[in-house]
Amino acid sequence: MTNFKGALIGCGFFAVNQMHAWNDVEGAEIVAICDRDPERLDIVGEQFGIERRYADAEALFSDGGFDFVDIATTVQGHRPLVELSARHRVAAICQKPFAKTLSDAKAMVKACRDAGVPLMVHENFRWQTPIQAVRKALDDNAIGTPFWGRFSFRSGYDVFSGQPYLAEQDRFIIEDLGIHTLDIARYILGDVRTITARTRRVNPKIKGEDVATMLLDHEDGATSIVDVSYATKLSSEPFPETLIELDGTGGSLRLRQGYQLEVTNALGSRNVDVSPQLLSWASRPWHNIQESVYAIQQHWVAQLRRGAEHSTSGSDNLKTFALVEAAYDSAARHQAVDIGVML
Ligand code: NAD
Ligand code: 89V
Repeated sequence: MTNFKGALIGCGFFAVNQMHAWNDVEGAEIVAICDRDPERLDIVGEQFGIERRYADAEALFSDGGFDFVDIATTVQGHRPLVELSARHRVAAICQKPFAKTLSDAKAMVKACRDAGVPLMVHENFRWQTPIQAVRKALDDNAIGTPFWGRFSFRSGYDVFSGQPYLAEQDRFIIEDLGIHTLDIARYILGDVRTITARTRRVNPKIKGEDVATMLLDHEDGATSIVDVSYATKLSSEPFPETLIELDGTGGSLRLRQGYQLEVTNALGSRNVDVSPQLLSWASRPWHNIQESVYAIQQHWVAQLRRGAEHSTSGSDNLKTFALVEAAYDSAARHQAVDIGVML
């Protein structure tokens, strides 16, 4: 079977995970890389043995020779690079956050739809092994119909050491991390009708908010809480685990720290270890995220082969991105925000 050829744009902190994962993915290979920082270009080029290196994305596309691009730059580059990709009729993966604004994200989806090329957002958290285990428990009807949920990410981890730009952004935890947690809430309990949010900044050294509490009304009637914090010091640091509580008509489910999933129903209670694998190139505590990078990239190839829509396609991600914008709006106005009118 022929491999899809890809080009990666943005050779920074997180792209190294994507490059490792591409080495493991069956059916795809990276043939060219691009970064406007020559040092990063060389580091990643040498580490992964990529000869074709570009400082400029226009030059990369002019030379061509690939079927897709994997855009791993920070958000400022996402819209221009996705639109460039659409102009060249090349399929695109775009890192989260998809865009700076919902109207940019809509324009990116339209550009790819008009060009007839697939667009997937690299929203990898729903691909984590423990999150997939929760999804499977619901699909197996282990707790009946869920009517309440909590999706929680509370940590004191120094995320700024690897990603210093996060300290400089006016918007921080919802746009960077809560976006994943909101996507998980949608993936598990379905689309959302309204959101109410409260935020605050605890760490005085950063610009944006580092704590957010959100209340979601899901379209099928369930209610959930999404709470995220980088200001929470605990005896045992949970980074980067998302903890989940679900109550259903036939039982309950708890995804606890340490990747332990407890399901309680008429048959009793059982606990399953749903730990992620430690891939050969991965390191703790990031291995959960790293494994999900491999999983989403393998899914990219599988759906390209089938000609089918990706789980986190651009149009799917508009519904997650709308929650991000609505959460900031709700926190600013102290009002619930209707999601339907935004889409
Ligand atoms: P980074 O700053 O370390 O790396 C970005 C790289 O892109 C830099 O080397 C920069 O020179 C390059 N770049 C920027 N604009 C460019 C352009 N127009 N053309 C060519 N090169 C360009 O950032 P990072 O921490 O690697 O984050 C990158 C993206 O990944 C962000 O959107 C971030 O939110 C996301 N991210 C996702 C996850 C996840 O789990 N999905 C985890 C971490 C970061
Ligand atoms: O997803 C992200 O961009 C990262 C992290 C997982 C640490 O929140 O910032």
